[in-house]
Amino acid sequence: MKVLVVLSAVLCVALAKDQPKKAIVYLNGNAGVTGNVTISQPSCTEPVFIEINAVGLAPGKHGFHIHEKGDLTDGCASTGGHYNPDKVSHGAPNDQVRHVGDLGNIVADENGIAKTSYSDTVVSLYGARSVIGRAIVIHAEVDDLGKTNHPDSLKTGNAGGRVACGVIGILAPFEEAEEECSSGQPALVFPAVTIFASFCAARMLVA
Ligand SMILES: [Cu+2]
Ligand SMILES: [Zn+2]
Repeated sequence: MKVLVVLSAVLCVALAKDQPKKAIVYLNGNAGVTGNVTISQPSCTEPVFIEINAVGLAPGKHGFHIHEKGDLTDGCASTGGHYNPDKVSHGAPNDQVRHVGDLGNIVADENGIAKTSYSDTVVSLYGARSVIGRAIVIHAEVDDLGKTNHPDSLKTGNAGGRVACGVIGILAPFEEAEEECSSGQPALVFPAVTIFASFCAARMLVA
């Protein structure tokens, strides 16, 4: 019995490590824009991969950010500002100085469709800076990436109104303990592993 539990625990942890963490965002708003975003990350030391599908946009560039709150009680207006734990200036995704949430612009084609994907090395689904529970926001206008003289350039990129947003939710799998991300609370790692292993063992025994 004990051997079975240990073996199944090892197997479950190994299986969990093979799968990247994945998050999903359902985008909606008052402007007829809908879509979804998936964010996946194989481990806390690797970049996230972000895939965006949105329809109903005005053709052209639209600011695309992670905002700090997953609060949609007042629509996209209640998602707060750009997620910015370091309290630095707004910038472009490739800038040294940027908000964690600064993902630049997405481009809608003549049919209002934006379908794109890219990697980002600052956003994470792991540890204390995980963006799970925060919000993705698409803006009406172009994010100037902090490069113009507009008074809001270094705060928001002057990207205008918020045409769609959604909360970054868990897709799969998040049961794994975050032992390799020391930014969390180490005291919780052992209990989390034990609980996960017990769950896996119980499921194997039932099957
Ligand atoms: Cu924004
Ligand atoms: Zn920003």
